[in-house]
Amino acid sequence: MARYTLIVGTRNWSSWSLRPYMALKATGAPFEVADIRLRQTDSPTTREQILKYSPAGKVPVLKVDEDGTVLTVWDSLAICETVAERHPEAGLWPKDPAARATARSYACEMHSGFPDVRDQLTLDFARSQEMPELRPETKTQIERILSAWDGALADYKGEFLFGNFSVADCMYAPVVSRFLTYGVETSAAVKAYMDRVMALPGMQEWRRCAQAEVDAGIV
Ligand SMILES: N[C@@H](CCC(=O)N[C@@H](CS)C(=O)NCC(=O)O)C(=O)O
Repeated sequence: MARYTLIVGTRNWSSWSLRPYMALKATGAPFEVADIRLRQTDSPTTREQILKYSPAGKVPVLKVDEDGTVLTVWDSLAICETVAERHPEAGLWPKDPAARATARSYACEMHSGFPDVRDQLTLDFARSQEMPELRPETKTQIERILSAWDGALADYKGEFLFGNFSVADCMYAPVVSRFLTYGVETSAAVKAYMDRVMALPGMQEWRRCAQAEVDAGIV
């Protein structure tokens, strides 16, 4: 059986790392996590540490060790795709082709978009935050995310965006945390969705690790 190691950044801050972590959790497969502290400027710097695992110099990174042959996968969406492909039993993409195409659109829209949400509502997983003065672009992006979530929840009528938990939910998991910690107002359906995401064992474990970083004064 393949041995997985997921290399992640500081849990309280690393939104990109949370996504493949949630995908791996959904498979039920065992995996190890290697934590790298972000924003380290003293040697070994964050970049020097990450470069030991991936030439791209960014986390997350997934190592797949099959009898000593090690595959390196980097970038959160590429890792989620690889995990979904290696574990079809986890149903990380909807079976229906149209639903799958839409779920992929959601995932990619998140991956390549919403820069102002990322910039103004930075991930601080374990702590409540004051809502900053939002730029018009940020407001538009928040509205787009909320209407996309409302739309999928109404269309697919499941617990998660596309019925069962999918890569789309993984990609938005950090935004769920942000909207809760910054107190973004949502519809009742979206609030219930966010609560279901936060109740997942993977999110609870991530929260425990983020809280431990806060308690240790690392973040
Ligand atoms: N598009 C990449 C972005 C990854 C990324 O920006 N990771 C940040 C941490 S959340 C990082 O590695 N920062 C370390 C650095 O830039 O030195 C992905 O989806 O994985």
